[in-house]
Amino acid sequence: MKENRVDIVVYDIIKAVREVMLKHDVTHSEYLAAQAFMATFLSAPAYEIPLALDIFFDATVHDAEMTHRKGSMTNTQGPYFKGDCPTVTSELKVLPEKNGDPLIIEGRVMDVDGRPIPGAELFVWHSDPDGNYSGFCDYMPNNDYYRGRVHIPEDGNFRLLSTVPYAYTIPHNGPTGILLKAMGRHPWRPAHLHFIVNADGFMQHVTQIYFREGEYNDTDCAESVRADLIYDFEFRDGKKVIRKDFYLDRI
Ligand code: MBD
Ligand code: FE
Repeated sequence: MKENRVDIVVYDIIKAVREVMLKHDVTHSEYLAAQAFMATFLSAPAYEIPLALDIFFDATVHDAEMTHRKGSMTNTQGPYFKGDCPTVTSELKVLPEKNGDPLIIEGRVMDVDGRPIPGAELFVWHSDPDGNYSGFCDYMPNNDYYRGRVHIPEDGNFRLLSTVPYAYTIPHNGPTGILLKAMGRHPWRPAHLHFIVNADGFMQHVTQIYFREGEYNDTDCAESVRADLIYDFEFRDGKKVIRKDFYLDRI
């Protein structure tokens, strides 16, 4: 008989929650308060449920994934990926009036043996210097700034000019922020860059990288920072450079 994965996973979640309720002697009024809290998502913007789930559980998907991958480390996608962003070759569109600190993002897309994967597709996205993502704020309503899709050439190399992203607060006036506050936690994420790499014959590679000097690397509200994903800036002609190589696992 084919196993019922929904029952296997969901029933284990239910049992784990029951154990927590018993462990902490959860009361009827606390149980009702939890129901009322869940109901506040119904009148919240559509991004609130993905946001809450990404904050608490997305990193774990990748921790699980990395128990059976050999390539470079994957990490939380987060709620702000947009597939319909500009195709770019050498720079991401940035807002000049933000006077962002220039950042060169370069690297190579390879298999786990270090051979380039031509024809791979790389998405890069990150916040502007004020911590906002295009497509999710009023002054950048479209998906065109601080985002790009790169067609990886024969040698596997890419190089993009953009600006340095900074630490960022998740939207915290809705249920997700209210819950974090009730837990005594802040809504900050450390500065980070997001990547997705797609290539035929390889597992999709979703990841983020963080910066060594970054504030909140230790207290990321999404608990996504992993030591292997903390990168140091290099400097070239006075510009910050981040080198991010990707080693992809075959399917
Ligand atoms: C982000 O920018 C992010 O990357 C994650 C994981 C969650 C919320 C906002
Ligand atoms: Fe992000």
